[in-house]
Amino acid sequence: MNYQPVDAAVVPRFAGVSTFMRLPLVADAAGLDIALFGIPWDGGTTNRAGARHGPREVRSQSSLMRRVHHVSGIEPFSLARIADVGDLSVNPIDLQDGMARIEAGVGAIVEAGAIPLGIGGDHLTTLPVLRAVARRRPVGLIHFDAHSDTNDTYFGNNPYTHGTPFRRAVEEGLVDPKRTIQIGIRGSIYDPGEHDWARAQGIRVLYMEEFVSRGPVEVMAEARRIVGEGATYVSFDIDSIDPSMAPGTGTPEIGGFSTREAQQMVRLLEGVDIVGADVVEVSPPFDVAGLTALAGATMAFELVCVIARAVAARRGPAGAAAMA
Ligand SMILES: [Mn+2]
Repeated sequence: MNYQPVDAAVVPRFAGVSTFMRLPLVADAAGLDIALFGIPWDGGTTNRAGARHGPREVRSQSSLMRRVHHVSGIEPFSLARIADVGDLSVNPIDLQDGMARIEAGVGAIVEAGAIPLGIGGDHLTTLPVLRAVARRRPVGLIHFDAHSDTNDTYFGNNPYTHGTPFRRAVEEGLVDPKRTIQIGIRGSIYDPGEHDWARAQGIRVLYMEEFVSRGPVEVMAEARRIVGEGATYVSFDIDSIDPSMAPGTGTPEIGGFSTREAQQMVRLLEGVDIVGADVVEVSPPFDVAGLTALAGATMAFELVCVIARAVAARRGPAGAAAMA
């Protein structure tokens, strides 16, 4: 029997204990198709900290999500077994131990056979998540962000910040750079050659300006071509959205996606073999009226819908009927 959200016609949305999308909180990922979990950790943040508070606020705003996607008609909670498995264990005062705990927590979800969908946390959290998800083979990557996050070191020789996770992920063989696309990149940069390293590895760095001229349909067709049929991770940095619509984030950059464009792009992930995903960098201390947490919760719902449909398709028509 699949888990369903608490019915808002029985218990109003503002009542009850807060969980992702009002799903049950379960002890572990055993038996789940998709595990929703929080990563309350911003140990890699170089400037405006606060993403550690993201999961709690995204849970709260996710109480606005309903059962059915209004465009695709997808009913994710009927197609797949989905629940909130709580927050990962973290360590706010030790970077290496923090990352080790995140890797172990996601490792348990992957070992249980569930697809991990994490709510951050800053973008460094994606590195230990990828260490768990890509343990057996490198994955493709569709990365929505204002920043490439492929810098090398900060403050001397420190290799781990939320500006470096994808450089480390390529170096560690977790991500196949030739099956990687970064969409929405913009803003001032440290050096003229800041994106040269990424391009030299084969990463497709797609600037916001190109997105504006080509549009979401063409850009996502290219993204699907780049990642192909293979296992792919989707990382959604909320700072890819324009700060007028998502102000609560550590490194805002004007000139970003509208929430509507972001929704459209996630819907166009249909057909991609998504083996894990995250929504990161929601920072409630900088938020206004919960707007950014709502955007994060809604992007997570959009991801849940495409992943649930893929889960059902993999199971085949008989399995899907049995689950409903
Ligand atoms: Mn980022």
